[in-house]
Amino acid sequence: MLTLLILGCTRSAPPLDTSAGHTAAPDTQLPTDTDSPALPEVLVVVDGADNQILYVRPDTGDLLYTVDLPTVRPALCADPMICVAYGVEHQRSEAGDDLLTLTFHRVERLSKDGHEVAQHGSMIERYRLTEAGPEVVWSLNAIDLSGFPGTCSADPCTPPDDVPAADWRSCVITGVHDIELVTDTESLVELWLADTSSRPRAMKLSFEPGSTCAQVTELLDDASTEGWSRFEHTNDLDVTATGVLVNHKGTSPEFGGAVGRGKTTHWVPEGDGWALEWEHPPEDGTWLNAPHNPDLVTTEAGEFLIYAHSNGAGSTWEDEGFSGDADNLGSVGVARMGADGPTYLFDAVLSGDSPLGFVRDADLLSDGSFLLTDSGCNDDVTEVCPRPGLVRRVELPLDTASTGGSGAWLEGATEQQLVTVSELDTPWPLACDLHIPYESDLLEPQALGEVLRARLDAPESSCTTAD
Ligand SMILES: [Ca+2]
Ligand SMILES: [Ca+2]
Ligand SMILES: [Ca+2]
Ligand SMILES: [Ca+2]
Repeated sequence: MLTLLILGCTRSAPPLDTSAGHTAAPDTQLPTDTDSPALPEVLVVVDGADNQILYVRPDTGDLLYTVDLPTVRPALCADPMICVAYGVEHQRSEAGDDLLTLTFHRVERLSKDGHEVAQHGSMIERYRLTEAGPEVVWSLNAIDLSGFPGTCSADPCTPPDDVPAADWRSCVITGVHDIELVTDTESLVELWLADTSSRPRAMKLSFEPGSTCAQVTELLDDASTEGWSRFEHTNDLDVTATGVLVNHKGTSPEFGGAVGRGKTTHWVPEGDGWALEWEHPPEDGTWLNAPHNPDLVTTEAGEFLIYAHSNGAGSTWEDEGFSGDADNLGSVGVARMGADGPTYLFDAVLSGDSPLGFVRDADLLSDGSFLLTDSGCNDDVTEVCPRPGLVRRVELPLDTASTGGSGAWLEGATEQQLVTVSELDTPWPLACDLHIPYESDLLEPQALGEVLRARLDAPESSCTTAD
């Protein structure tokens, strides 16, 4: 029960949101000292291309704390290595510690311009934020697939860095884009992850904190799971009430797809394995344009699937290359959930001179609005991005009626209903000199540990200046 208490009261984004006020803990968990001043919400944002994770107070723009990966992990992340962080989870422990659990992918720069690189294995780590800087609590770099015979021919738990990851494929985790903690005690951690680059697969890991290797206890991949082989570039996973919600940024060329022609899928336990319950969009050969980070959310208006449709308002498929101002334009896709799965409603876009760029994350907040992480562009190595990275906030008209479209991306948006929404301002959007931010979470005050609370009065710097 310890696990549920820790996770239940401190996590900012439960896998299945149960109310519009999902980020607020029950009153009994609020500080009982009525004399203490109200604490603000704090944004944790993955500043991807800068290899950093930032804690920012949105109401003032104060930068409270920086986790700089080359500084924290010089042996792993200093030049010529680049450590790109993806999904993060922040929590306050029962002892009041600020704990950051994250996954980062290691890329070795082989040429000065960064176009030639070698991929290395992913790390999954937990840091305790201290006044002097982050300390490593545990660090995983290897998996044991012996519970799934035939998946990996190498010895279990062999560290992946001795040879390039491409030679290991099934035996390692590479490009992991998302983790989700499900058990978190002193003796056992269990988490799900979306393995994006080794093989497109989803897996559940189990390990003792301190071990560098985790037992794989659940696996969804080509060999184990019927229908899985159509979907590629698995980059988000949420545990739901009945199964796992998975995002795929691509579909196998064997099925007419490409990187950037993706789908959202929901899988439920069946027999010893997993079965596909639904996919969105539903028809074979139709896709979203580079989808990211779908969530199932419940509000007073019902249950919805929302997703960052990163190139949902772009002029071409993401795999057709970057065409400047008319591309890497995003939307937020919304579908209503029912007994048969999602029914598409609309894609929200912003009008004016600051449209949504390559949106990678959308979260329901306690006031019913949505927090968007807008990367600007897919990356800043192969593209000169005309837009800054921003964390933005919008309201979505969830009562919008379906027009019958499937939500699939097609030129001319014939299957989408594009609905223009307004951006909430003051203090949003938050620019903070972000470069290709990947995701962000808005932490409620009770999720702040003692170090972050102390930094409210002693911030590192300010990041109110727009890029
Ligand atoms: Ca997730
Ligand atoms: Ca998600
Ligand atoms: Ca989200
Ligand atoms: Ca988020």
